[in-house]
Amino acid sequence: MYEQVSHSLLNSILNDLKPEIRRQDLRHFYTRLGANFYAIHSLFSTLYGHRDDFNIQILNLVETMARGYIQRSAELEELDMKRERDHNWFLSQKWVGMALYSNGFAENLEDLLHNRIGYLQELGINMVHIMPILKCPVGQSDGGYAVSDFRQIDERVGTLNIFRQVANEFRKREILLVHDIILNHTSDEHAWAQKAKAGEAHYQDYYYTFEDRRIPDIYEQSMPQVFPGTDPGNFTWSGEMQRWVMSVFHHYQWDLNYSNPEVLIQIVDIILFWANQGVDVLRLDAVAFLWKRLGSTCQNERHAHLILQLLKDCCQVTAPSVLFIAEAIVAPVEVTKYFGEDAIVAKECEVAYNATLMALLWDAIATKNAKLLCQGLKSLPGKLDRATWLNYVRCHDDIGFGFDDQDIRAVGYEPRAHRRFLTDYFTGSFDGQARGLAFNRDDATGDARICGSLASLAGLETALEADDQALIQAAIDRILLLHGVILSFGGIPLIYNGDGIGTLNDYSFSDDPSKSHDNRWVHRTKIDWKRAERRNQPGTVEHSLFGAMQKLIAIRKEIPAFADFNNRELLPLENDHLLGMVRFNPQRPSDLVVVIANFDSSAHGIDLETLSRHGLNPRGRLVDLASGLSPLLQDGVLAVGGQQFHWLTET
Ligand code: OTU
Repeated sequence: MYEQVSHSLLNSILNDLKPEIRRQDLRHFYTRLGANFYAIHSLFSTLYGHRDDFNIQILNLVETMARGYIQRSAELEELDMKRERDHNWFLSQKWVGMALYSNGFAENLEDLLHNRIGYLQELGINMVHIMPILKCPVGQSDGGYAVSDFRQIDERVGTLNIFRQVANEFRKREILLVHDIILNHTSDEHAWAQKAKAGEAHYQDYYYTFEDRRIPDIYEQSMPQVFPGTDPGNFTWSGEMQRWVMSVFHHYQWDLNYSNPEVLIQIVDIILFWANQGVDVLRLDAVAFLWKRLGSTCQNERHAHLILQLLKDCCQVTAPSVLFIAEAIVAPVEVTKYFGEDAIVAKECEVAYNATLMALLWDAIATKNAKLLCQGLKSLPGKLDRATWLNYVRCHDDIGFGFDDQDIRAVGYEPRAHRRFLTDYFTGSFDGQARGLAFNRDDATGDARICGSLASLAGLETALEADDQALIQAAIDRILLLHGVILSFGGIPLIYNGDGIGTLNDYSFSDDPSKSHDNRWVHRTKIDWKRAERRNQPGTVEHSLFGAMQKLIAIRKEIPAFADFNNRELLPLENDHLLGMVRFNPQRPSDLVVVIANFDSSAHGIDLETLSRHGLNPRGRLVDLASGLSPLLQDGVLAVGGQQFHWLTET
């Protein structure tokens, strides 16, 4: 019955499409729209069915998709069809990503295009997240996450034309292009915000605005704060508008109001616009925040999921080859929901940041054991088949220790004390090795998040200063150990751009008034190409790191067991210092690789019996694929050196 209603509505919408749209060849579009319309219609009605303008809005939505389809190039349509045929293409182990700033890793987009792709390919990178490049305010812009125009590249880094050239060049070289869709908020300089400030009620409805503090005060009772230290509160008074406006992140980032269907349709249009510029993957920023409800934390709301499902379904109609990455830095049980629930295929985002693994890895570095890491991974809910993780060690943001309190207790720590230890450890007050900076410390609990480059957090900065070879080696080992896990975990590893050469903290941000209050800039450094040159010079840190990473990446790409088909089991080990994972080839399950990572600084042994129980034949010849060497065996015990890892298989 419902299906019939949606069918006849679809027919009447198609009849109402503007003649210039109807005149086009829309055969593929009609097929895909037909296949997705039931879902689109039911989601749209759940969100907006109570509105008088429902029929007009759904017509607008369909028209937006149709226009997007008409504007899609033949080449991209071909890609759509190719990926539809091979719809698990992104689960392969062949993909390795990097996140970079176009004006940090290169001078700008043009320099990236002409001079820096070679470096990426040398390392084996074939997916590139270019950090936000859309027009944003001069001065504070949250690193580009406050967008002033969703369709314009910021002139400080390039033009739309150059962006398209980058997309074309990447496509030629089979490199995936990842681009940010910052859909939770706009900068207060965006045209919508300007019009809202000028008093246009129509655009005030694009945001959450209030004449006085009554409603904001009620919201504040249940909403946590994202930047309590640097940008307290979730509302900002706009003198121009003479109203309060919701601004969950910084005061100049105004939250978009998705209870207004026009906002949603605008964002669909923007998504399709970037899909049509040749972007392969859209990184949806801060997705947990998309829906606000009085009395809730305004995070992870069911309606936020409905919006994402709707965006996915609409993109599926017009540009089905495009993937979504969910940037949801939320509790482990919440994260997997962003793949979609109760669906056989991912119905929201195909990819999600694995912040759980990231934080757990740092825990293992600080504690030198894998207790919480193993516990946390055990509690990580399963995910859909057609969905994968973005596994990373560092990114442009801070590290939050958002593990589950129950897991912390289960391994014998007290949550508050343990988080305090981690903060102390990474700010260097525990053993002086790590050189992190605290970020948004909460004075009540002492909790803080941590900033700092991977190398500085891993002790390289301290070690180089002390000119201590043993410490330098230990830091290199830690960096490689962390990458050894993200490259073998299952999912797409995402390397942060300077990490291949051990980029240290850069403290110069404190001299720039637009950055000095935000410690995250300490690890958003400009890459030092002179140091990068040393990757070719044996005996240097850069050479050791880059060479090792390059090798690991190349090896990973040849190990089918490292593809992500939910083909990972944790290997229960008696020894707390070790993480063990069994990865098997989905096509040939007997073909397995056992990953062993030792987080302690001293060596530990594993019984061959244990390995054989999990499918590795102790009489077969074992080899560590990561090093190409046979592991050290004595009296039936396999030795794993301090801060070393193995990818073990039989030959
Ligand atoms: C994201 O961040 C971006 O990655 C940040 O760089 C932006 O400041 C922010 O959105 C606003 O656009 O929203 O879902 O703890 O991890 O703010 C998680 C800080 C986010 C970030 C968090 C994150």
